Amino acid sequence: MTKVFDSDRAAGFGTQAIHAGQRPEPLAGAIMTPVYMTSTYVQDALGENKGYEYARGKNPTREALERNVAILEGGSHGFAFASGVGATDTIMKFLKSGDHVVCGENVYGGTFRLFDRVLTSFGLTFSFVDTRDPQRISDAVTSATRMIWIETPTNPLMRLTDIKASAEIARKAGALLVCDNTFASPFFQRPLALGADLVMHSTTKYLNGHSDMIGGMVVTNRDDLAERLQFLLNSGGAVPGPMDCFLALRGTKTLHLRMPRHAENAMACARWLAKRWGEERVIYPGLESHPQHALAKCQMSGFGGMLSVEMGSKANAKHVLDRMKVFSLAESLGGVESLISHPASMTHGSVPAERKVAMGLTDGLIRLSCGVEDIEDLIADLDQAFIGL
Ligand code: P1T
Repeated sequence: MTKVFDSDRAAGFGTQAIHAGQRPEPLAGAIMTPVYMTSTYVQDALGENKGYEYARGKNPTREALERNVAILEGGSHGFAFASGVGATDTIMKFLKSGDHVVCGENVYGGTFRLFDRVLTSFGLTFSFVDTRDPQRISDAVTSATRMIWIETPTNPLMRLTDIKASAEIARKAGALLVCDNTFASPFFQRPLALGADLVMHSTTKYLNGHSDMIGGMVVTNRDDLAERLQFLLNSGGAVPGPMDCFLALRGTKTLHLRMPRHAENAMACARWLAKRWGEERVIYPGLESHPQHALAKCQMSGFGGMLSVEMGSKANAKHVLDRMKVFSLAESLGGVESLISHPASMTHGSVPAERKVAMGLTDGLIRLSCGVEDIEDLIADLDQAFIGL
């Protein structure tokens, strides 16, 4: 279990991003946390060690990352995982056969696949509901509900869930509220402050920000949950390697510089698309036309770098996807480089067709992860890709 240094709490977000959780390395004073490439630690004598025994349990590079992200999320304990899905899988081990989960109907396709195609075999039951309306969450709660899982904004439909209202419902139900904060990042949204029990990330995305590793993270303020998570992490073993932790930690140092630029570029792309293709077809929480713009302004401090566009048909989607040059056609998001994708066949390929229809995820939807390139070049790229439509 990695607990934060209390002295790191006082600083501003940018200072925390750069320094929180890290101390100069004692041997040479290296400013960067070393990559502790080791599987085990020599013990001084039987029963005497420096607090480290075996690297599945603890690694100093990993601990520096865990403390750093925990502070950024306003939490007291952080846990790093080998992937975002590994983090999700471990969180679900808080539950046991017979327990029920209320989950947003639109979550990352891999989250849905894990819940629907793997964990149901272990006796967990799920209600996938439209969590934009808190009443639907309440209505889905049963006496067996032990967890409410929300992702906000959602991947890829950019729908929001009221975190505070969800926390209240979870508290009354005696259930845990878990919030996947991958799309917003802690720079724009802090679910723990709004009442979530656990906040989860794919660190592969904005936290790392450079598309050079896969990782996950869970942060909590609750000592009881932290203790159990440490046990589950060590027992399940989905731990990240130290090099990946180093890369994620290097990424978080510029989170406060990257996020405003991602958001600025996304807003400019959204406005251009709204003008060129129609406001009602562009889904970005920062646009006044987004049905939940007011909630976005209330629970987020910015609108992020992700947006989706309804192209009306797969042929139109393909027209744009095949022509983009600065935006690369690829899964993933949150890196400095702009990416574009077709959620129905890529990130959400494992979601059954009828579910996609029910939630409004069409074959015509494209998703943009706006990077931090020059905005003129992103707009020019869109402009040339839309020729002929
Ligand atoms: O890929 P991994 O680090 O295991 O994280 C899974 C995950 C969890 N939550 C959200 C909101 C995500 O977007 C993801 C991964 N998403 C993609 C790979 C994608 O392109 O949408």
